[in-house]
Amino acid sequence: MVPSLVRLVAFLLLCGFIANSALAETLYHTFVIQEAPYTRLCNNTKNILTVNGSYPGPTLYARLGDTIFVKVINSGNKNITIHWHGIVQPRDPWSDGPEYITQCPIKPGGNFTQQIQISEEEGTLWWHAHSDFDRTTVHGAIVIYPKLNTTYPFPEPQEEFILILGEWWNQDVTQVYETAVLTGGDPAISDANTINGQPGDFAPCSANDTFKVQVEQGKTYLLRLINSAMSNEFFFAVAGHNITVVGSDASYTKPYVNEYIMITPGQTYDLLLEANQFPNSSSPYRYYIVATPFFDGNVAVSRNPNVTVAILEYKSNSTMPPIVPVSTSSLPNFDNTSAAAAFTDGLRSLASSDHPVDVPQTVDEHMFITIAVNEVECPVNTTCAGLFGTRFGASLNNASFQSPQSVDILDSYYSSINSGVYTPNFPNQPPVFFNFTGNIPFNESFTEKSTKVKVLEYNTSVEIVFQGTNLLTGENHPMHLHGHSFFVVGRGFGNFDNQTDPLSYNLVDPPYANTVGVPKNGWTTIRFRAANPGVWFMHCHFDRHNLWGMDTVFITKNGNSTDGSATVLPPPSDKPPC
Ligand SMILES: *[C@@H]1O[C@H](CO)[C@@H](O)[C@H](O)[C@H]1NC(C)=O
Ligand SMILES: *[C@@H]1O[C@H](CO)[C@@H](O)[C@H](O)[C@H]1NC(C)=O
Ligand SMILES: *[C@@H]1O[C@H](CO)[C@@H](O)[C@H](O)[C@H]1NC(C)=O
Ligand SMILES: *[C@@H]1O[C@H](CO)[C@@H](O)[C@H](O)[C@H]1NC(C)=O
Ligand SMILES: *[C@@H]1O[C@H](CO)[C@@H](O)[C@H](O)[C@H]1NC(C)=O
Ligand SMILES: *[C@@H]1O[C@H](CO)[C@@H](O)[C@H](O)[C@H]1NC(C)=O
Ligand SMILES: *[C@@H]1O[C@H](CO)[C@@H](O)[C@H](O)[C@H]1NC(C)=O
Ligand SMILES: *[C@@H]1O[C@H](CO)[C@@H](O)[C@H](O)[C@H]1NC(C)=O
Ligand SMILES: *[C@@H]1O[C@H](CO)[C@@H](O)[C@H](O)[C@H]1NC(C)=O
Ligand SMILES: *[C@@H]1O[C@H](CO)[C@@H](O)[C@H](O)[C@H]1NC(C)=O
Ligand SMILES: *[C@@H]1O[C@H](CO)[C@@H](O)[C@H](O)[C@H]1NC(C)=O
Ligand SMILES: *[C@@H]1O[C@H](CO)[C@@H](O)[C@H](O)[C@H]1NC(C)=O
Ligand SMILES: [Cu+2]
Repeated sequence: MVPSLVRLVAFLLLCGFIANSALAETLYHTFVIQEAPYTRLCNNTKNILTVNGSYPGPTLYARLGDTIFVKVINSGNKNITIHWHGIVQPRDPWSDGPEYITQCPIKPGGNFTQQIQISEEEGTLWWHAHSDFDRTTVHGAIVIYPKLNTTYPFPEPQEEFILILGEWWNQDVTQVYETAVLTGGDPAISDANTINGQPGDFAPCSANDTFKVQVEQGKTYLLRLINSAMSNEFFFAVAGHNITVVGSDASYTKPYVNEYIMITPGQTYDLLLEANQFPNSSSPYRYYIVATPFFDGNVAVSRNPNVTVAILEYKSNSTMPPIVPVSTSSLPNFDNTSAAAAFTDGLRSLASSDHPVDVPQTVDEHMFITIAVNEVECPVNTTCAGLFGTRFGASLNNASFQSPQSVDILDSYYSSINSGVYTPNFPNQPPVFFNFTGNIPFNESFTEKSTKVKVLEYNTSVEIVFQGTNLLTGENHPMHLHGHSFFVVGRGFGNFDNQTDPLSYNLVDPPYANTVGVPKNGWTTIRFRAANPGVWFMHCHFDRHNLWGMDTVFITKNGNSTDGSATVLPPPSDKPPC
């Protein structure tokens, strides 16, 4: 009897353990970076870089308050780093990931255990490589549930589906990257847009593998939408259905019903979908889930323009042949700037008593940052593939960011040996004010490389007005900040007017985001509190612009608290050597 009693007690303890910390066991992960063969678009089999052989990579699940540990083992054949996109990582820039900003890369054969502290995020985020163009295939979702015994601020969905938008290249993406670096030209465009790695019905040889979800009539589902694409923003819709935004960038929003949404690279949305169609057995029971590119720059050929689809299928006993899926919905045209703005401008933080917001009402540090696509001179005796034989460049306040290539900025700063890898002089405004949205002569679009960072005192309230410019081409730029989410207090078109535009700021329930679109020839104002000491990258989430220098770095100094709560954590012992 005794052994079985022991077994019973053990069983009960085990049940208790599982019920109270169902996720605890899954907070430890191993990510093996490895090549794996994938076939897309008619017999184009090739090795791609993956995590654990899967593309898209594994999903991390956690609850608010958890810390996830990921041991990244590089069994691939090139340097790599991994970033946890949208996770604030309080006092811990060491695990943040951007190559040569907060760490040197993990070399082939090396490993690095990164910790991911879920301190304020709730909803959907993602992780991705932050070196070269590796994130094309090295990415996956992060799903963050409410704390135990708390619930969503909306009715519990029947089921949830992760939808990751992306791009597929037939060519090796490392070659695409290296060619772009070598020639200074636009990177080759992708061969397909994808949903969960699949090009979908309208791309050659893809229909058999189109991603499909099944729903039941009358139930409500949660779609966790992520844009992992390298270059493409997307309009997204589910044919025949409205979608309700309830969260963005892992922060709850006021329910916001739309026929379509617009999502930039880096952004994530939590969407409710009510399966309210398929009224009877002769109605369509399949609907396309559709993403079409949104791109409002002038150089239309520089993006893959193709639609990608998945399928929403109602569970049915219908014996009728599958009805041809209904049309790809009436999404806005690819260059419809105002349709994108119409969606984005309607987002509001939930700002409820359970999910309050703390919008900085005053500002200590005013920054006005112009965003530009530029040219840089072609070195003597070389051939360059940018416009008119130059190299493409990009800049913030006319400083084109050159990433260090030997020691990362965090190590350089932390060890107080600024070994010349950066200068602390990123300016608070551009060198000259002019009509940023006017027609700017080609020969005024040159810029120069430097590695300028902005140093902030601890707990400073920062405002940045991002001003889109029309140098070479105006377009919507998705600006992403590491180490913080920020409030998007205002957006508009034209040149920012510092007298009148602040009057329209929303300081009550602005969206709380880690990535925001700065509209074509327009501006966006964000506010955040620099209460996270460390070294934090800020960059355009179009990888070509990131590569060309549309980046800068914030160094937030330690605060004065005596208990260490305002001090950067010490470096992990296994951080990759430079
Ligand atoms: C696929 O391509 C490979 C290499 O080009 C070729 O050997 C093979 O026969 C092709 N398979 C099919 C089914 O076309
Ligand atoms: C991780 O790296 C350390 C230090 O190089 C090494 O001792 C260890 O064996 C590695 N572990 C794995 C699983 O590769
Ligand atoms: C959750 O609720 C259960 C039952 O009310 C309680 O026993 C448990 O302690 C709670 N857990 C947490 C983490 O609050
Ligand atoms: C994508 O679009 C281009 C141009 O419109 C077309 O040539 C190409 O075949 C399309 N590719 C796919 C995979 O649909
Ligand atoms: C789709 O699958 C069917 C059945 O296995 C096969 O006959 C057909 O060739 C496949 N089509 C494509 C485009 O791969
Ligand atoms: C979607 O919302 C619009 C505007 O509220 C409404 O006119 C339309 O009927 C809705 N469509 C569906 C399928 O619910
Ligand atoms: C399909 O038929 C089974 C058996 O008659 C029934 O239980 C089930 O509810 C039906 N499902 C649907 C979606 O109609
Ligand atoms: C460029 O090429 C010319 C002719 O070959 C040569 O004289 C000159 O030294 C080269 N300049 C540089 C900077 O390499
Ligand atoms: C800036 O240039 C645009 C485009 O030429 C023009 O419409 C606008 O009026 C100009 N704004 C100012 C302040 O001059
Ligand atoms: C920290 O203390 C120093 C010296 O007292 C002071 O100058 C500085 O403003 C303080 N910084 C903060 C963030 O409170
Ligand atoms: C407002 O903008 C003008 C240029 O348009 C600039 O000269 C002035 O310094 C700005 N004022 C403030 C308070 O930023
Ligand atoms: C890989 O990273 C190491 C460490 O920073 C560096 O020395 C090496 O040059 C890198 N290799 C390549 C191919 O970039
Ligand atoms: Cu950009």
